[in-house]
Amino acid sequence: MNQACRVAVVVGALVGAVLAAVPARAQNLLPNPGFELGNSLFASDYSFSGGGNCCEGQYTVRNNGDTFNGAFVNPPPSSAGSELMMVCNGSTLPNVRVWYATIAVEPGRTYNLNARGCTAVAGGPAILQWQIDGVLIGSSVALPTATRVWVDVPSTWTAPAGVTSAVVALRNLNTSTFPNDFYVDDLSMVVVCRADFDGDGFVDFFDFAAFTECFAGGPCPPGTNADFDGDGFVDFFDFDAFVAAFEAGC
Ligand SMILES: [Ca+2]
Ligand SMILES: [Ca+2]
Ligand SMILES: [Ca+2]
Repeated sequence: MNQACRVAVVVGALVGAVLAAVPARAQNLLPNPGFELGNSLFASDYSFSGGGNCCEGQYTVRNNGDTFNGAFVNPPPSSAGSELMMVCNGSTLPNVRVWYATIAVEPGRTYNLNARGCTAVAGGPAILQWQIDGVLIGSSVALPTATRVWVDVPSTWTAPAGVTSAVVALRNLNTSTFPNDFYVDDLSMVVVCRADFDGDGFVDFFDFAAFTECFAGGPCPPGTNADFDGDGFVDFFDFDAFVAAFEAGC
């Protein structure tokens, strides 16, 4: 692209940005992510109990743990407004999915995953990790040994070329009998929106301004840099890549 064309693209993108700020806060792709719809819209290799807990590898969905198993300590809500959560007596079997669902994805897109986990019986604890299409991704997170403390279990994944759906799952890697019991809530999977360069949840002129300033050697928003295409050099290809992402929106 010659300089005149680049200028035309930039001006065009700016006009578009001024006309419409596009919300970039991607929707959560996971169904029933906070379990508020009960035991529905997901699958598990654990067995469901609507009553008490007889054995390892069993779960329920409710707002407390002690009616499931008298040894479980009830946690505070995982987040504001949360009523229900997944209550798990950790399985002792390997390669067992606590939670899973098949999710439509877009090849080449990067997704951020997160769950909240909390220990149900002091000790252990459970070690949670995301798995996609049978492969563990990112790092595992050991839950606190103490009860009543919720922590994040994050990961990031990019859909390979040709992949349009994925079996997204959460695993517990601690298969010791006692104690490896836990609560899970607030699952999320959202598209990473790189055009939202300033990270405020919208793709608009301010992102263009923030990238331009960063590209010109000024300050960059936290977690960003001007090497937008990641090839190790800051040059006009990065500007073109940003303009393309900006025009594509999220
Ligand atoms: Ca919930
Ligand atoms: Ca923004
Ligand atoms: Ca570059």
